[in-house]
Amino acid sequence: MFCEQCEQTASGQGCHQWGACGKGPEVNALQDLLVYVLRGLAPVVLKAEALGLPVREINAFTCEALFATMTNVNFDGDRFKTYIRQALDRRNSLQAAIASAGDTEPWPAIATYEPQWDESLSSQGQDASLLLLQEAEGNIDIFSLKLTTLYGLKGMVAYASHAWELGQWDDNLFHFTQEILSKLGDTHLEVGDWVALALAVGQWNFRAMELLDSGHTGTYGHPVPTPVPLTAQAGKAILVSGHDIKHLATLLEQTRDRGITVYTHGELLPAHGYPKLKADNPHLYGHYGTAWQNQVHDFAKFPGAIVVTTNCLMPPHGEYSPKLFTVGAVGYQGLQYLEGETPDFEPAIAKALELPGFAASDVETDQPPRSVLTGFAHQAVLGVADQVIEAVKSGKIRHFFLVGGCDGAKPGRTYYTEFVEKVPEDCIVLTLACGKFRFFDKNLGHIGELPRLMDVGQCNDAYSAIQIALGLATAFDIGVNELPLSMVLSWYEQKAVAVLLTLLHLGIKDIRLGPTLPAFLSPNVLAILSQTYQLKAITTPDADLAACLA
Ligand code: FSO
Ligand code: SF4
Repeated sequence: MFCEQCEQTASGQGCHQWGACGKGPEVNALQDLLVYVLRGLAPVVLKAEALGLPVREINAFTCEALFATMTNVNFDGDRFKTYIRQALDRRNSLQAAIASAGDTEPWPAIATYEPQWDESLSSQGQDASLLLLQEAEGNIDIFSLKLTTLYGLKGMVAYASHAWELGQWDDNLFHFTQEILSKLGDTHLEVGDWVALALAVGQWNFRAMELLDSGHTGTYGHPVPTPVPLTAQAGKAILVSGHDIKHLATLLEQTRDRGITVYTHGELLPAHGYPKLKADNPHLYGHYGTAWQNQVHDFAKFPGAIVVTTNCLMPPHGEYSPKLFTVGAVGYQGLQYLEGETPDFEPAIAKALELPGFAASDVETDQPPRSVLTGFAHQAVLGVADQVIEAVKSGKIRHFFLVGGCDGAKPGRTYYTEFVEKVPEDCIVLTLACGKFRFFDKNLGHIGELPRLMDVGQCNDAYSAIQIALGLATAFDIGVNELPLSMVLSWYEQKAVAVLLTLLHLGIKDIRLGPTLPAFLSPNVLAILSQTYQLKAITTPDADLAACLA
């Protein structure tokens, strides 16, 4: 196998024997075969679209299927076989419709590919993944940029899939997705063309995040600063992990008046900030556990049922597998999968009612209960822009730091905790995504009325962070790179790649990235990004802080 799409890739060079994430060679090959089949579906969708045939549902399917190949989303080989079959069926029907419309132009080989459905399926997947390298014709920089583009696209379609569930889509974004998929095999484009395509992924990812922001705020209201208890309350319990607020909302509806308390885990913490979700669901109570890589410990201890709505799912331990459920694009062989866009959560509810839940003796009696604040999205922060501007002008706020991104198990990630601890008292820290769990419960105090630590939201709320930066730049009448703002980011999987490409597309410079730089960036590609955008690796908290404040 070969996979180097995430930050924990083996030896920083690629997983070859077995994925450090727990993905085996067979599933890896099926994921590669699925990507290949989706690449073959793409020119057919584009042709159908040009002929005016309906393709929107197929586009949404492509997004979901590609999302399933992201790190820590789906480990279930059978689900990938189903996705492959569904992609081929959709392709064949579209080709028939195109022929009926009178277009009989022959298809490229990739668009007529039929796998052999036998034990050679995984070796066919391996061949498909090698093809991407062959199509780069030995040019390591082009291969690097094709991988950057593909990985960024995987992150982008994850956000587009969430937006689609909330009734938000953009046919132009779907068109772009199919264009990129059909271009991956190109052998004529040069390095500069591929840099432009990778940045175009960033551009369209901005749109995907905007759609998702509209879906969330349009359905559940604009987030407001909200305290979230970190302590449990006695009684039956369900824990919901991942990013999918729509699935959380569906579960909340189905658990109303059932005597169950619902807790968020991981990237669902910011769900508490959405006023309509909160108002309709008093049983959405608190947050349990920290970042994804601690789930083996957190899930084992949780005394109720657990639903994982998106990444990051780790291979589960047998002892807690029976109480673990997956939905959407997520899967793991042997775990119970609750199908459909609006799943019936009854099996998870029954499991929660069967399990003991939190006993009165488990409940901490601290008064007030331990809690964190979330909900500092763009409207909440820009709503107090006057206060922020005044504090900057009067020198009360010297600098803003956006310390955000993914968490992970590597020891080098303690950098981010130390960095936040060392941020001087006249500076504000904005944070987002699961990297915040290293410091989210620290009391950094206030500057005037403004908390020094503000949780902007999930990784897709990078959209909000960008809106905040752009809003402040407009208010100060300067460019975003001239703001007293530094971005210190951590990455792990492909959504973070998409967000990074968005920031580069917007021309944001001097981003510090860690804990290590992506293995898929070749030295030349890295040199292009460092020269153009001054993208740099993190060093030490002291040195980086000093440089940011200089
Ligand atoms: Fe974290 Fe995982 Fe949200 Fe990622 S839970 S690592 S960037 O999936 O998506 O931040
Ligand atoms: Fe390795 Fe990451 Fe790929 Fe998993 S997703 S196989 S850890 S590079």
